[in-house]
Amino acid sequence: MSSLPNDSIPLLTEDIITGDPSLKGVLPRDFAYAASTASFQIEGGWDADGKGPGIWDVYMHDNNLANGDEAVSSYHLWREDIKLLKLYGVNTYRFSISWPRVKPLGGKDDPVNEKGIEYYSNLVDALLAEGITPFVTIFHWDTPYELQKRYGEFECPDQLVYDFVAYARLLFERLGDRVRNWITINEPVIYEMFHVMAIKADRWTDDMAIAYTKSLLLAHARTVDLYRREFQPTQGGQIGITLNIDFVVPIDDSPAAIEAAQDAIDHMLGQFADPIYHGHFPESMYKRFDRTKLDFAPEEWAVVKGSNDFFGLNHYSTFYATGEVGSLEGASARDRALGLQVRVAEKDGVPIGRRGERGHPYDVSWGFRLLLQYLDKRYLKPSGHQLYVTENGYAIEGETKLATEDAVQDKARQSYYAGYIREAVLARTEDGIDIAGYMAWSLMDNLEWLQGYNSRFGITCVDRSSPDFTRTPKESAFMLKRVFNYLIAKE
Ligand code: LGS
Repeated sequence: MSSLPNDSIPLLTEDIITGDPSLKGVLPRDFAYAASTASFQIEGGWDADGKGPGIWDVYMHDNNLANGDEAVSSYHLWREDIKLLKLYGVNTYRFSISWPRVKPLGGKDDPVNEKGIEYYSNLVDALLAEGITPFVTIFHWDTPYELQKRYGEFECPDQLVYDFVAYARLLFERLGDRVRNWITINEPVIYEMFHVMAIKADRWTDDMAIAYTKSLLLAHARTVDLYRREFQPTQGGQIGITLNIDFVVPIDDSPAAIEAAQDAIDHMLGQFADPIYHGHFPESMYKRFDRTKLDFAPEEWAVVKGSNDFFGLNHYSTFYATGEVGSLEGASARDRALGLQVRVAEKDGVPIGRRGERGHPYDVSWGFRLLLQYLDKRYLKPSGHQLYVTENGYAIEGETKLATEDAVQDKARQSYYAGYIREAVLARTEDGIDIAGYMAWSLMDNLEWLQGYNSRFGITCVDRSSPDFTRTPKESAFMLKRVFNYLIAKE
């Protein structure tokens, strides 16, 4: 067999943590150690008990793609999934709520599906009974299809804000007595990117990009504002947004590479984090877009600025930025929206890290530490906020072709976790960065959006060909358990 460049990178083992006495018990007892999922990717039951279709149901049906009709059947098997969480020793579970399951038509004045609310209410009760803290994402991309139909080809961004806040209110009213950790939106930039792809590059305009970014920010901020005014005083929880950033480092010290790296970071992260933390967009965005259109009105800025209680971070990988393509100027609308054309994964032919499943992350744990330092300086220290790693994980190349007994021996995933967790812990102990939680993506193999079932991030195998969607723990699940058992102080 030909050897891949990956083979030359040695695998790490958990010993880099559990063999290091200086790391024993360094995390506080209340550190959130979790597994994460998202409703559309795991639930199935796409039209069960009054659920309305979501935009992904329709998109996948219309385009004949792998769909979420059954996904991995967590709508039916949630009790089993709680047993897995228990087995893996997590103290927190991050999951999302399906908007069209609790409000099938989606709009502010549309009816509530009580059966949908009951599903999540039972889930929350059962988690709490097992001593597992729910960490709930309000929106992980499954917009009710009805809203899209009502407002145009894709949902009208302005109206979406009102419908979104009304949907969030319903959740605070019905679950907020027991749920104390809320994430408004998961990865707004990726949600936007999926719309770019669906709308097709040639019809995606700067005005659309601005409209989506601003409406997602406003949906987040007005939800936080509502929570703070009406629910937080009595419920006492916290609320924040989850932003994703693949870190980007310049491939050399040329000004062009440095600028390209910053542009990419601004695009992925800064366009949401800077408004929330600093009350303005990054400079590179003012250069790219019409300032008068980009800026919020003063009343809107007042709601957006400061609209976070904590920083939610999804992080998977690091890339090099090359100066060759230069800044985003002159790039196609699609590339600009994706912010990808400046990213490469190799320097002089040497890969930046072990390559994962095609189109998915490289294992580059050193980039994680650099990213955490960047975030600390720019957002955490000035605000005093804590950071939760709300997703981190790895899809092993070729894992989908393996039988269960081989897939469970997920050495490359364990190596990824060992490296990334060690960097996060060192960022805490050595750099003083206030990391309050770590959530592995994902509790189980699931529907990976456009990759369908061909990309697996789970710490549990799911056999979708078996009638009961048999779940089998992978080695990484127990490795994580040992690692956090070692890291979290006993008293
Ligand atoms: O399943 C998604 C995971 C898997 O990988 C989850 O729903 C999302 O929140 C999140 O975006 N997820 C994810 N992101 C990493 C994607 C890395 C893409 C690298 C692109 C290289 C060209």
